[in-house]
Amino acid sequence: MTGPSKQGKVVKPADEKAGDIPTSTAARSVEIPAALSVRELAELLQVSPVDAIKQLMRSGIMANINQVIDYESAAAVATNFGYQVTLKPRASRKSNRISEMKKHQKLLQAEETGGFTSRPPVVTIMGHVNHGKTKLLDTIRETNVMDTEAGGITQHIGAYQVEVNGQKITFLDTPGHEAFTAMRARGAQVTDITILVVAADDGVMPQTLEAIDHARAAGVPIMVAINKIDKPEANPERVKQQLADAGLVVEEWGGDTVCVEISAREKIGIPELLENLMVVAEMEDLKADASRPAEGVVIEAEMDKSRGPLGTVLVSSGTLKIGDTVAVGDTWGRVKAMFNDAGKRVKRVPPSTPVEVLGLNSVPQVGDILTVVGDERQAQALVEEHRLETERESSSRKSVNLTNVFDQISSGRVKELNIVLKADVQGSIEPIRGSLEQLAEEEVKVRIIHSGTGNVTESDIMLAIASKAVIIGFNIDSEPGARRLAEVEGVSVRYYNVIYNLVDDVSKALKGLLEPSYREVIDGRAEVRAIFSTGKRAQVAGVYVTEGKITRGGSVRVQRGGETVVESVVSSLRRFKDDVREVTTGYECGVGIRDFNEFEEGDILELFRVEEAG
Ligand SMILES: Nc1nc2c(ncn2[C@@H]2O[C@H](COP(=O)(O)OP(=O)(O)O)[C@@H](O)[C@H]2O)c(=O)[nH]1
Ligand SMILES: [Mg+2]
Repeated sequence: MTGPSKQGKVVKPADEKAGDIPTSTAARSVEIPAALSVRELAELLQVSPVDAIKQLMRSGIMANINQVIDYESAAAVATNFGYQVTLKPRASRKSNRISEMKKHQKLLQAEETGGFTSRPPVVTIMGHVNHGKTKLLDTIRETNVMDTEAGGITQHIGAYQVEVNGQKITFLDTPGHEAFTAMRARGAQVTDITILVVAADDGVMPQTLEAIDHARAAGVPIMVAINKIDKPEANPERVKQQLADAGLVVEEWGGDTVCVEISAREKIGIPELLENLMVVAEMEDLKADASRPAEGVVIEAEMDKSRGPLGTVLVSSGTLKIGDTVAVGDTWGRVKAMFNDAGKRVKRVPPSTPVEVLGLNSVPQVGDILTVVGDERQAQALVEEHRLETERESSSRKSVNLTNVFDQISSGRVKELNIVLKADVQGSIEPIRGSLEQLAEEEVKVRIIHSGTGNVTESDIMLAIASKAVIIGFNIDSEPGARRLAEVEGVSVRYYNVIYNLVDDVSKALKGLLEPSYREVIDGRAEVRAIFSTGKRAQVAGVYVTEGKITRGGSVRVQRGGETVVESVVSSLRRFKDDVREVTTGYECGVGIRDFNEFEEGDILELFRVEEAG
């Protein structure tokens, strides 16, 4: 296992110095663009990506294989590999982790022509609940399964492929924008085209609008399927009007939104839908290089009792083969067997194709990126790099909030302030949107990527993560699940009930003038029931905790008749004879407060904490 790999390259242990890397030709020169991915850099330098990653790590840069790095970092690596470096004169590229895989493919596609061939589009179906998303997926599958062999039962593996006029289309089996955005929030974007399903009898509904915003925020083209046209109350013309109001003007009306009228239940218009889908795909000019080692995204994963860890992978570029060694998120393995959407064993899997993979050492996570590597050690190095990256991300998440947005703008990390705006009524949204969109400072634009009525939901939080957006609530609250998610993910949610204050804060934020705002959180309350002397003048109060908890070292204020007597810190906390760290509701304890010895019976102790409001 420790011998040289096929390329004759041995992965060096991390403790070797940079200078130890063999440099056969003395002064090779290389032109490096202003920004490039680690993989591209490795290719330029003719070293393995893992070696490039290690070099970067030595200069304190934790970058993954698809991450785009700047010229300076790339040049440092190149120099260490013995190259003479010059800047390649060309437009710089934007670094955006979210669509890194997609962009990676497109960039390469623009640069090289050889090796790249068309690949099937990957399609997600979105729309309001009960408008027929699941029915449409089922109908397409039923009427267009490729494998018509007797007993060829289609498996559920999270995606399936159909063939139309000899061309394949891949459908993701999890409909809805929530799953779509959750994947984006994890850094993986697999969808090329969205089909927006709108029921002709019901029209554009809140989740239709939400789906439009989510697809737009991801830059994924939308085509429309007006469904249920078999129903007597169907009114497709009204739907087209509503779509136009939402900014999607159908072709028939002079716009560029492809729209097909269908009935998923009565199987009307399905061939037309698929043909139009191919036209949209054609315009997207989707390509991938099937000759390179594969890369893919995990779309489903589970532990199977008899077969072990299973991951369904959508191959995005290259060809995945039996025997390939793969790194997948924080696990790795060797591809033992693969099954396609028809449950058939396959040996080679081309781009845009979903496949169930056996042979991983543990269950990966949905959204994890699969990379084929040369050998086991490279796999482990990548896994380790992934672990470090996740660790780094969770400890210093670069999420955007109003108080740091100016810094992020100044440092070029953020180009526009993305906002998700939720309000109590539609009537509040328009004036707020109008005022905010006028705020654009110099180069920075304010972009409302989604607005809607009602409380902040988990889907709003996901969208904010995926699009680095700030959430602003007007006269509303967050749903409990959304509040928890926002806390865990470090997403900033700000609440207002005066439009002027809202707009003023955003305006200040754009100029870097917004002071962090703080809010106080009360952690506990206790009532003084007895007073004890413990030294010359020192006092301890015997208290009963009425709410929350009292914590040793916590900030505390003593209140008497509604007035604050003192603000200090809990210096001692005892239950019976024991020192304790905290005492919760319903218990008695002894409390000492630093520099305070004037307790009176009936005093209220209030434990408080100050947090940044984001
Ligand atoms: N009449 C009619 N009913 C449909 C059609 N498509 C779906 N439905 C029905 O609408 C309901 C909701 O469909 P479903 O696919 O579950 O919607 P989803 O929530 O968007 O996945 C089901 O009862 C379907 O049978 C259609 O084209 N015509
Ligand atoms: Mg459904």
